[in-house]
Amino acid sequence: DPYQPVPEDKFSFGLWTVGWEGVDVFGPASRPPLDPVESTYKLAELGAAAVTFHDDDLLPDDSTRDVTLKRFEQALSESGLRCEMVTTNLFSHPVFKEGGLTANDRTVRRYALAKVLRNIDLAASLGAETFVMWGGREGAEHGASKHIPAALDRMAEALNIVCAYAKEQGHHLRFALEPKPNEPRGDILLPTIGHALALISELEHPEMVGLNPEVGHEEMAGLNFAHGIAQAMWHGKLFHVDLNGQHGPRFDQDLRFGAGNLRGAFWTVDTLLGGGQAAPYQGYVHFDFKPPRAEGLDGVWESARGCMRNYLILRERALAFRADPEVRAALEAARVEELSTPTVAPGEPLSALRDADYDLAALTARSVAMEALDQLAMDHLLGAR
Ligand code: ASC
Ligand code: MN
Ligand code: MN
Ligand code: MN
Repeated sequence: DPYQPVPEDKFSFGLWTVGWEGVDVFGPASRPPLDPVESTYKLAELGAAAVTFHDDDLLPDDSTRDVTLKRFEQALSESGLRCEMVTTNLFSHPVFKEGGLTANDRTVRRYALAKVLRNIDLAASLGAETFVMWGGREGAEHGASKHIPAALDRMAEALNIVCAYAKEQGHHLRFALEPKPNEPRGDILLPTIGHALALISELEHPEMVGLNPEVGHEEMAGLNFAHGIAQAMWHGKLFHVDLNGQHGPRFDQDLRFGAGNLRGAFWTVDTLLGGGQAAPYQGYVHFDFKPPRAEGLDGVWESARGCMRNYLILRERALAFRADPEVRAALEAARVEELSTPTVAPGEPLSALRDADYDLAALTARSVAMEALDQLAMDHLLGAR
C-alpha cells in the first residue's frame, strides 16, 4: 500500500479528536469515552508519529493525574510516539464563559494564566516543542462589552509573560497562535492568520511566537488556506498546522482532512511541500478533526486513517503535478517564474521606468495561459494524468 503512513511522514493527532464523544449544541454524547492512553497506542498502530493534547483531555482531575501521566509516558516509550505539542483548555470550564486570558474579570485572567503556566511546565517535561494557544472564548457577542484595544493589550501581556517564563525556566518551547473567526464566541479575537501575524510583531519576544493555522477556521472566514499558510511561511511563522476539512463559511465542521474543499486540500499540501519554489514546511502534520457524531468507534478510526491516507494521496498528486514536464511548460507559458524577478533592477534609474513607453494594447492582448495550467492541476488531482 503506497498510502501506508510511516513515522517519517510526521503525522500527529490531537487526543481530543478521536476522543470526541459527539457532544454538540443539540445533544449529548453519541459515543463512549475513549481512554487517551489507549488512543495513543491505537494511533501508533495506524502509523502516526506523535500525539498532542489539551491538559483537560489527558489529565482532567488531580486525583488521577500522576497515575495517568505515568501510563501516558509509558505508552509513548512503548509505541515510539512523541508528544510534540501541548495546548491549554481555556474554553470548556464555565469559568471561561467570558474569556480566559482576555476576560474582563481580572481574577479569571490570573487563573487562566496560572493554568497556562502549569501546562507549559508539563509540555516541557514531556519534550514537546510547540505550545499552541487557541483563544476560543476570547471574544464577544456585543459591541461595548469588550474593549478591543485593552483585550489586545492583555493578549500581548499574556504572550510576553509566557515567553519570559519559558526562557526563565530554560524550556525549549515555541508558542503558536491559532486563529478562528467565530464559534463558540460570536466574534473571536485574532480571527485570521493576518490578524495574528500583526499582533506577533508587537511582542517582546516575536521570535518565540508563530502560528498554528487550521484549515476550517480560515475557510469559515471565506479565506484561502493555502495562501494564508504561504504568507505565514514567508514570515517564517508556520510553527505548526491543524489540518482538517470544511465546506465553506458555516459552522466549524472539523471534517477529516481531504473532505470538504478538496481542491483547497490539494493546494494546501502543495504549499506545505514548498509549492515548487519555497522551502518546505518541516514540522509535524497535525490533524485536528472531529469524527462525525453519527459514526461509531469503527468510524472514529476510519476517519483518523482517512486523514493520513488523503494527505499521502494528495502528496503523491502534488509531487506528480510539479514533476510533470507539461506542467513545467505551462508554468513557463503563464510566466509564473517571472514574478520572482524584481520589478526594478538594482541601481536602475526610476526616471527611465517613469518615462518609458508602454504598449498597453499588446500587454492587454497577451495570453496569461492560466486556465491551461489549472486544468493540468485538476487532471493530476482527479487522477486523469
Ligand atoms: C484547540 C484547537 C481547536 C480547538 C478544538 C477543540 O486547541 O486547535 O481547534 O481546541 O479542537 O474542540
Ligand atoms: Mn475547527
Ligand atoms: Mn485546531
Ligand atoms: Mn478544532
